[in-house]
Amino acid sequence: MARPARLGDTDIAARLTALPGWTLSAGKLHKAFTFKDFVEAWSFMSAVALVAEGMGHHPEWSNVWNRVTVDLSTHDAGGLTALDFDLAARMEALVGGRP
Ligand code: H2B
Repeated sequence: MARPARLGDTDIAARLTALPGWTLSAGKLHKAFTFKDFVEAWSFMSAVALVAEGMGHHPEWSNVWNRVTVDLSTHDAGGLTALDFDLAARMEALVGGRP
């Protein structure tokens, strides 16, 4: 499958403004989500897993009890692409805009 092009710094900064709570960290899109408990955190990860598999684009992430820490980048492109912003937006949609 063709991969989207790597985004430039200006494009990245503009797209970041649409993603509350997301930052750039080591060149990746980063956010730590906090949930009520482990079951809610895991439910989020299960929902995202299906989205990610459907996109053919997968997060780097870790879970500790109620916290899910996410880092997104496009390995094939060696940086950030529209896919990372799409996946971040779909994670936001799943949490309903919660911080
Ligand atoms: N996920 C991420 N985050 N970056 C990629 O470059 C990537 C991926 N490539 N998931 C996909 C899988 C690719 O290796 C397969 C063949 O679609």
